[in-house]
Amino acid sequence: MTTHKYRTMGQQFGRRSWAEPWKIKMVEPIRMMSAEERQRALDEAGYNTFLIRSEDVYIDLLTDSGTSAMSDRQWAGLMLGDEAYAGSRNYYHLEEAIRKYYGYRHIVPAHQGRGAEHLISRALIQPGDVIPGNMYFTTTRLHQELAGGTFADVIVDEAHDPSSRSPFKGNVDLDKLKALIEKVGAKKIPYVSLAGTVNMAGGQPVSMANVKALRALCDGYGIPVYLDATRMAENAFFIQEQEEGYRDKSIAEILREFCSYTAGAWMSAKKDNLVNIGGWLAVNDERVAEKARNLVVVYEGLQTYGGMAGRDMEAVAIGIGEMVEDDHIRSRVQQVRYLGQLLLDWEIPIVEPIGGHAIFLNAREFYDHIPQDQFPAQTLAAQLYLDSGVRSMERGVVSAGRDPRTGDHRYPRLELTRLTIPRRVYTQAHMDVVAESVKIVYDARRETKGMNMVYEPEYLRFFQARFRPID
Ligand code: PM9
Repeated sequence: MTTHKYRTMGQQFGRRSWAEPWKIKMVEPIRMMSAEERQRALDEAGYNTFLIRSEDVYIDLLTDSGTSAMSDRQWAGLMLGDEAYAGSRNYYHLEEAIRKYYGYRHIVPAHQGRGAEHLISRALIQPGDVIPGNMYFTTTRLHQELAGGTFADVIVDEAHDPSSRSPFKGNVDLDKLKALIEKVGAKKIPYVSLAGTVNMAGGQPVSMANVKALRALCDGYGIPVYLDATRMAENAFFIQEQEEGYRDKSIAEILREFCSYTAGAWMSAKKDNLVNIGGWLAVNDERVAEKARNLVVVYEGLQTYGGMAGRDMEAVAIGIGEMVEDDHIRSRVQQVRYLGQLLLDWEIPIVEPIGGHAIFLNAREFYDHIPQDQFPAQTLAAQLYLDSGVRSMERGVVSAGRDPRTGDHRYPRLELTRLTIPRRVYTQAHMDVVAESVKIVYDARRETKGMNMVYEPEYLRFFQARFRPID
């Protein structure tokens, strides 16, 4: 996949390719539909890629959430599901894996990430609180708001600039955070909401130096740091590759050290943990754990399954062990980079540096003639589907939603279309097809017009909103 200079052998070729550390044992057929069929499917879906049937999709880059291929060991693990209502043995396997690789003490399972976000938000936030974080994420912020809090963005400025090549664009700006604490008072800040890597910024990592300094700052005010660990193994890869002193540390060691600076984490196991469903909350503070264990029985299920089947918990436990294998995570990020590099070679505007889980097309620059309230990123996702049946996702003004106080659209600086790569699913040839489709849509960009939103749901509108192209 990527090429490395020979180190130990002959220099005659000057390159050595590197491939995925797995081979394919089972396949799922996919097919490309005709242009007319794609047009019909998109019309029916109201130009929202979330509303297209998956059977009508050729290469599905909507999300890396729940779309991973599980390993043979994980599939075998499903057969070991202990479906007892209480005290399933698979819960204890999950607890063991999280304690070993993340290092947290108390584990509360949840049906997926937002279930865990609900628990932590309800356990810690009081009405009127402010929750600082390194850029918002849709479901995370919504749960913080529903619990009565207000999210405050304290990410470094470079994160909002798609052309900044700064290596750790997920970092918290400690001066911004300090100024916020001084302004609202530490008592109003129940925790700092830290995500590694930062999804909405383009999958950008947080450095170890930043989390250490963040912890030191927060300790001074008695504020805990909680981690969105959804793509933290990918974050560990960037630290290993780019941060001084971590080249010889394993992904497992880096992950464990990073988590040690935080008081707990919530997790969408559907990403890094390599499963199709699941999530968890893990904390060190017994009092927080007690609150979460009490809430989980109301909203998710008993504290030893939290909405997951026993077999699902087994698959998560095994997935966590596979996630930290250095070869796995390197091939995962290198595949994302392979796609990104093709696009960069054709001078197509994408967020740089290339992040961990997706290529983010810079729709604002791609369609610089389409105003943001005509949804350039949504338009680009629609055009890609029309061209090739490749499904992507809007991450711009539609995802940002409306300001609950003013009711106006929130206009983020980043207006992006995300090509999200599922783990262990597609080959390099699929990446070539995707890149070529982006190029074709890019070449036709001047003829493309924006869209109007014709239906808007109240919450998380990007999932269900409907659009119509402007004539
Ligand atoms: N992320 C994604 O496609 C799933 C649907 S879009 C809301 O990127 C982070 C950083 C996420 C995330 C989901 C969740 C919620 C929390 N944090 O989808 O509820 O990227 O498992 O996780 C999606 P669940």
